[in-house]
Amino acid sequence: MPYKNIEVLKRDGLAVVTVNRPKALNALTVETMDELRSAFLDIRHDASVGGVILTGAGEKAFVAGADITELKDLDPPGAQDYARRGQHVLSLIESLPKPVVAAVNGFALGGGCELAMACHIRIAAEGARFGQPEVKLGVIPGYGGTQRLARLVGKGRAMQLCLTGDMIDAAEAHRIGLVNAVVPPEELMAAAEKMLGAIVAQGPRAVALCIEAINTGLELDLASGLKLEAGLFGLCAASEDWSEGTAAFLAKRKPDFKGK
Ligand code: CO8
Repeated sequence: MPYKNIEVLKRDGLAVVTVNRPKALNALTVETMDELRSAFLDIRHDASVGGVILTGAGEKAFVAGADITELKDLDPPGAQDYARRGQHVLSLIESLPKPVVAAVNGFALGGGCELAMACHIRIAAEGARFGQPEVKLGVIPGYGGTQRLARLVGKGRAMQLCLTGDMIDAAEAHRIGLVNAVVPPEELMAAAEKMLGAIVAQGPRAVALCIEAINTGLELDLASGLKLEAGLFGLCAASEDWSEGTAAFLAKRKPDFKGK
């Protein structure tokens, strides 16, 4: 499908989704968000795609936030609707039953940091910078920044980032757990592919259920989370992947997972 603001490349069982507005540092317009929704819905239902890399075009930015030209004139109902529409897209990415790795190649600010946080894993290039600078605009994060950031890095650090609006570099993002790894820029895509390759080689049903268990379980108390995990463990036992994975181990051969 032709898109105006993103590119989707499918190859070797993976999809690379690139936000492609480098002149505006890949800032997210409503149209861009609609295209991301459409691309991720397509990927969700495309059996040929086992996992996704999400990145930004150019060398300067992953995504430098929501497009500020569109924010300027929003009225209260419009702003709420704007936030909810975007949140749905990020939730679609977060709940995708296939792994999504953000390859953060530069600025990941505001909605860009939020987009990266909706991905399951983040790998950053050394020069990448992260932040929730909305307060500098008199705005608050609206794509889950106040919520996912606190869950990822803890309340105190989320408070500091959201209240000061200050940027942090990739090393600091790694230190506080906002990103999983930092690599030289020229190695970024290869590192993201390697990470994704290591995941898609596993049982796809189990990977999907892990994503669901972690996402849902984090919102529950421990007892409820363990109950959820046991239920999903039972569901997993109904899969062919479970039979194949355990049989292959006992037969000392490589499993041939079908994702069923
Ligand atoms: N929106 C629109 N245009 C942008 C954005 C943006 N977020 N970021 C950069 N651009 C544009 C610039 O205006 C500039 O355009 P032009 O060449 O036409 O003047 C071009 O991209 C290049 O940017 P700069 O010249 O500014 O590049 P610098 O290297 O000097 O600076 C920065 C890079 C520091 C990243 C700087 O561009 C910047 O501060 N950008 C804004 C970052 C920001 O504040 N992001 C948060 C936006 S708000 C948000 O994301 C809210 C999310 C929730 C939405 C839901 C709520 C309703």
